[in-house]
Amino acid sequence: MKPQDYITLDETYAAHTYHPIEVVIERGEGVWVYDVEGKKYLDCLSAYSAVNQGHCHPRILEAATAQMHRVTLTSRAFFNDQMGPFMKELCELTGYEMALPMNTGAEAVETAIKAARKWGYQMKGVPDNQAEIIVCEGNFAGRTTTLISFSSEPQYREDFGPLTPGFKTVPYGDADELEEAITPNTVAFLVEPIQGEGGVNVPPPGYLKRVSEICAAHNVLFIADEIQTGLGRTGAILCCDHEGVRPDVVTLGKALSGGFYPVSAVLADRKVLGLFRPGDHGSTFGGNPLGSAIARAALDVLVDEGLIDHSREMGAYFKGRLERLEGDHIKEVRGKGLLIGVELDRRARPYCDALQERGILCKDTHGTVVRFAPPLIITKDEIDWAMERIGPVLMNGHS
Ligand code: IF1
Repeated sequence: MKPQDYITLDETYAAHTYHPIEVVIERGEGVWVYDVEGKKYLDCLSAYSAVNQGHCHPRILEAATAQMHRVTLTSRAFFNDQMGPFMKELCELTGYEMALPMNTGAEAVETAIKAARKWGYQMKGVPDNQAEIIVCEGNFAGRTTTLISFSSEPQYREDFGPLTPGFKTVPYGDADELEEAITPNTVAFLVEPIQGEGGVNVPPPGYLKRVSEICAAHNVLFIADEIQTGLGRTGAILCCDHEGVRPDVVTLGKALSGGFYPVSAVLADRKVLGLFRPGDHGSTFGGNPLGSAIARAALDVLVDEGLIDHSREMGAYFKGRLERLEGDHIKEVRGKGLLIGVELDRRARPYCDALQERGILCKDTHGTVVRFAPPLIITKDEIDWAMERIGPVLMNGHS
């Protein structure tokens, strides 16, 4: 079959919820993916930061296949020999007392919302059903009906009501607006340390520290959604680490499994996650032995291969080269580590299409931003290879 044949199958049988770049991938290895005609591309999206360790990392593959031959799913009606070690290793890596394993990022954020509300009622004394959670303009937390209820993107909300109440929105990056919005019923502030979908928005220096202090002063839980920014993407284990800030609750997903399997988690200390009782929450696949074995290997790869520091070094190099591109239509280059956005004064999609022609896969975000987020294993030579193609495309000013 030709690429168009695969595309036609998608378009005929699958609901049209995406407008993909027209490439049909059949194989991935490290930073490279190959289409059905054997053409090679440098992956600068990493499946939205789920493939930080590189495609089909051999060590994670080995852990996955070995576990598949043992047991894949037991349900949480029984214990298994992988979840406990996974929880311990994840807590030790991130410095939290407890974790709650789920599958998708959206489920992790939903779980964090339930945990914050429960903490609000049981520990803060918020009247029943009055809990408020503050979020930021430009957030992206997932696609469930509660999460879209606080999305600032009309398309994510339209025709999906009635929406879940209990959320307030403040501008991103403005700590005073957060303090203004807090009431005695506020139980949490949910924020991405860098907004991915919002256009790779980096808040002003000191913002995360300030909001963390405001939350502490008002007895409000500070929840950092690190599903996209966490696990080395920005050059630290958690993006909040750059400001020495320790959120009360952290959500993780995506690269937690190195892209092999949906694995997500909520991290917090006992004062929050210790409030859950048997029957309060659950999931058929959450904490399953296959996902746990995969996640354990995915975390080992991040640490043993020094991918956190490597992301910081390669990100600084990549961003530095992008910043030296000339072109009036290039408004700003921003980001941290290997989460980089190039904001243009025009639609970014044509540039992504032009880059695809030259063997580089990236995705536009927020209309005018070209996002570059390659796997963290990328080398300086591979960045140079990419820049030989990105430079002419970004500087030629496509219409
Ligand atoms: C899509 C965006 C990125 C996330 C943050 C939670 C989730 C995501 C910060 C939910 C997921 C994905 C979802 C995917 C595209 C992609 C995305 F463009 F949608 F916003 F990465 F920026 N918190 N982001 O980024 O995790 O349930 O998907 O596992 O929905 O189009 P999930």
